Amino acid sequence: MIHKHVLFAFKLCGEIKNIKKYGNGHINETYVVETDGNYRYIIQSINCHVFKNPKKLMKNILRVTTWLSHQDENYSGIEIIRTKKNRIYYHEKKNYWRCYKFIEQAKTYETLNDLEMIEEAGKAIARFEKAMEDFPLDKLYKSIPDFHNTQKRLQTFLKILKSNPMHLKHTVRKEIRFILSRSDILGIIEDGIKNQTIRLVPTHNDTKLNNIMMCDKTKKSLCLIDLDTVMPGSILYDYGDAIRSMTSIGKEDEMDVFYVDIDMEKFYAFNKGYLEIMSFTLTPSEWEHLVDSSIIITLECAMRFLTDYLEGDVYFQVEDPMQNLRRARVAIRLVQKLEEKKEELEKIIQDIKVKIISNG
Ligand code: ADP
Ligand code: GN1
Ligand code: MG
Repeated sequence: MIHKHVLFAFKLCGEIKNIKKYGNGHINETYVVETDGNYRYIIQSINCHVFKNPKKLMKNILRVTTWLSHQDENYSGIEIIRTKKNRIYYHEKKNYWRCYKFIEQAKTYETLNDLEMIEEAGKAIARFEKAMEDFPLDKLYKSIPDFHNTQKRLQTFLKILKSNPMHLKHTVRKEIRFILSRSDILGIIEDGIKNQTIRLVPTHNDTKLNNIMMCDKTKKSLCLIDLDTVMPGSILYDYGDAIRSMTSIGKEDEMDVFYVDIDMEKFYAFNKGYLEIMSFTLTPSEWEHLVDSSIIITLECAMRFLTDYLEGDVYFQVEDPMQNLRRARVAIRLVQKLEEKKEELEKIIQDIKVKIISNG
């Protein structure tokens, strides 16, 4: 729970009326605070197991939000509330807290069935990438080095398999086999970055649906939030994770994976929105690997969830001890479906590309 002195540390308007846990993020501990002046704030306890240097993290977020607000007025909605000592975070021993203005008349979604809103989500990610295009790469702090280095993720996975700390390995043999049998594709994006066919640019790196704010009234996308992992990366990381989280039938931790599949209409809608803005920016190799990136990032997630299950849930927040395993099984099923439908998905992308390019 959050102590009163933490709340009093920030410059809030009005007397505090109510505090509740909020949202479904897997990393930080998020609260909404209401005051009697009808103001709302988001206060987060920063996860210092995940983010080793919260001071640098917050400086990075301040730099990025300031930049974004000059590029796109929707980003001026992301406002860091300072402490009474004018700091962008409050800390007490090893605990770090931050506060944002609550973005009103908007929300994030766990799943979306409205195709126009999925198209909007695609536009939000593309607009973010465009707005960050000229941000100097060397000014970005790497909050989690090798975050999407999928081959390094594999090394971590192999280490945990070897040490088997919770003695759970024998329960997930099938899942382990599935992941290891695909290890040859994990390096495609990293190799492309190395040989410069894939660009290294500022990316969000955590583009799942519930990190996108959508306007309640217009249903249009406003901005990406959760800027903890804005780092140099490939647009394929952002694209891949968006496909994983937005075009799937079912929840991320679905109990029965039998129904988990790629929804082709959602896939079309996302790509329509995303590519309308990004088409003239993508390199031939980035075009070529769009579907591959969805497979790689979904496989990476499967590996991360399974690693955490085997390690005893030390990274992702869980509601029960099986949740990471359910998340891993859903991701594995999605990889299977993406592989099965690869040609069809690539055809959809090709058709959208032709349409956009012929319209100039
Ligand atoms: P985590 O890093 O744990 O995923 P997020 O920063 O994504 O945490 O926040 C968790 C949730 O809180 C988001 O999915 C969103 O619903 C909500 N949220 C975060 N920041 C704001 C904000 N400024 N205004 C309104 N809601 C927010
Ligand atoms: C985490 O923080 P959140 O819930 O938006 C994670 C992502 C995973 C995602 C899976 C910093 O995102 O990398 O893809 O869970 N964020 C971090 O749902 O590890
Ligand atoms: Mg989040």
